[in-house]
Amino acid sequence: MNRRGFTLLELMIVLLIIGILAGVFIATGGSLFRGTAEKLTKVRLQQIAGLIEEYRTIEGEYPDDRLSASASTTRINDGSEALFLALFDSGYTGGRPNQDWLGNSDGDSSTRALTILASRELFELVDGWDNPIVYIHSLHYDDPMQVLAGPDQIFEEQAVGALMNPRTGGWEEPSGYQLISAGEDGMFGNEDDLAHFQGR
Ligand SMILES: [Ca+2]
Ligand SMILES: [Ca+2]
Repeated sequence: MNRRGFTLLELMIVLLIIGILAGVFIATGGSLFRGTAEKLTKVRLQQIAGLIEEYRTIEGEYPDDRLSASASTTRINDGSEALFLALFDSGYTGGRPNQDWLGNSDGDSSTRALTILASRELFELVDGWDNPIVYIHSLHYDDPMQVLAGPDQIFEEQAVGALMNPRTGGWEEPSGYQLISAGEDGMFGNEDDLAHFQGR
């Protein structure tokens, strides 16, 4: 009889090798995914900035970063929602963001239709981790935004202020606007944040 199956030792070696390969795959796959979300966010910030510039060309001013009291009763995610409403306004003739870029971390809606979309949800423009991208007009740099964001869709309310330029000690783009993503950790105000500033 020459039938020979795997011995226990051989089986354990095979499982060990599979385990190591899986570990390597998860490690590289995980960092690849992180890199992808970061790259996607950087590109998206640029694309949104392009749309904001187009808005200014058409409307003569950067979009407002505050919602009227009739549109929303809370101040949560104000800047991002105001930018969404401006770019999806039915009367607006310029380019609009991709609808895949929309999220709604605070789950709110307007009482009446305010955009070209069928939904009345007050969406935010979101980053590669689905957190709201903060939009602050220079008019309100000294008034922090309240934003619902966090890692892995575990949202918490965060106050987000406009960013200062460490060299000048003044605001970044003092007469323009700032777009800020919380980065991979979903928390604002630390090193992995991603931002885009633009002035007129
Ligand atoms: Ca919202
Ligand atoms: Ca961060």
